[in-house]
Amino acid sequence: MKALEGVKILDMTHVQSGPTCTQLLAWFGADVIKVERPGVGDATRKQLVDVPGADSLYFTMLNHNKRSVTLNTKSDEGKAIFTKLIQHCDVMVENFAPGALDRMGFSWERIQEINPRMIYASVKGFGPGPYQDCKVYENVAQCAGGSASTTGFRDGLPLVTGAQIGDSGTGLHLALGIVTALFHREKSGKGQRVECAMQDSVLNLCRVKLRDQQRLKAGPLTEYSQYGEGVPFGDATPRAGNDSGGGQPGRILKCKGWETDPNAYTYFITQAAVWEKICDVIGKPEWKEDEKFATPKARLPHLNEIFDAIEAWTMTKTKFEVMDICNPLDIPVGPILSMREIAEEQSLRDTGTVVEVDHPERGPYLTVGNPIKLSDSPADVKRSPLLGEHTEEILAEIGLSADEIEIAKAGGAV
Ligand code: CAO
Repeated sequence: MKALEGVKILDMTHVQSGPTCTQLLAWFGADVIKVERPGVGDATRKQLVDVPGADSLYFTMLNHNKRSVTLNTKSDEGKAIFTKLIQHCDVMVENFAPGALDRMGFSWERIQEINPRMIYASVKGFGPGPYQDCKVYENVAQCAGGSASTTGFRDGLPLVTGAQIGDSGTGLHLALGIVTALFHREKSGKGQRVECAMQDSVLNLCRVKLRDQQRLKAGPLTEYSQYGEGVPFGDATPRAGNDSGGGQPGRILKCKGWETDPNAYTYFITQAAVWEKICDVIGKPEWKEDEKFATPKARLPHLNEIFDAIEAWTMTKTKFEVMDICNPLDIPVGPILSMREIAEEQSLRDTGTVVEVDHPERGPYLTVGNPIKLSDSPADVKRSPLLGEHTEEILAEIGLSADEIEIAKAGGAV
């Protein structure tokens, strides 16, 4: 039995943030019923299409293990069916533009009337305040949540990151809120509202940068490269290139082949505990006794010199050789892996983190499986549903007769 088996999720989500959340719940065993507009469906089904006529990878990779029911929740008949679905389910998840559910006639108050045990979970771009009515996509959240201003190089533009911390990051936060509310419902018998704003989720993931904002009052941020370069700090946390976000200085360094391979790099951390081993590995044993380099504090103004010397060594090795040499010495390093290398990595296939899935319209494709591993509840990744694939079966489950289903179809409600 899967961890969330028996939990029914009414999934009103679309695009990325909400679907990330409900896909996780489905992997834990919940029955996720995805409600989509008849004939249209989640907009991502037809975005970034690579196989003409088939659901896109954008859609399939975010909607595994779900069932799809089409329903026009704005028609009277559709609303009556939707009401039955609210009675039938434990959790409702949505990430529509602010107010969309209220405009359909399903406010939080109304949902509680229909089903007091319902947990109602929402993603919005912003929490209550001046921007609460805004529509928001990933990069807007990265910018408004503090990530962009602290990502990139000091002398360049603010940068967004490829990791979808605004969408998928918020979906993860929401999933935790939902299971917490489910746990609480066991004791209280009541549902509750769970809200995650994308700005808040991004900021939560950027909390070390708010830490640094406050540390600025006490003086320069000595672990930032700009300190050693003698560049004064301004009044806000600066962009710090590839400097490590913690107390152990680190950088991305070139490895053998960097001239032609855009990913021939390693991340190298000069962890204090292994400093002497680093000196030996890079051929600078004399640095162990040199007072300029002997202590972490003494090293901070000289990080450029230190990393130049380490890079002179890493450039003689491939990124995997650097790993092979440093790992046994407990020196923390990591290769910069391309998506091609990740797709081919056997160990990720073995753990179910990268999974090959078959799909009737598009054939086999790769996806990311559940990164959260439960020993007694392993995720079994099943293909995403076709639009409305489970409409009849779900309507029957909530008590509609065959005649009623036919009438709903004829009237365009499903
Ligand atoms: N039946 C009938 N109508 C339906 C329906 C259904 N099954 N499902 C959705 N609709 C309607 C909605 O009610 C809404 O109608 P109104 O505007 O008349 O109220 C309409 O479809 C469109 O919804 P939307 O405004 O949410 O969609 P959009 O494409 O214009 O905006 C987005 C997309 C993501 C910007 C917006 O939903 C949003 O800001 N969501 C919150 C933040 C978020 O999750 N962003 C991340 C998305 S992932 O990158």
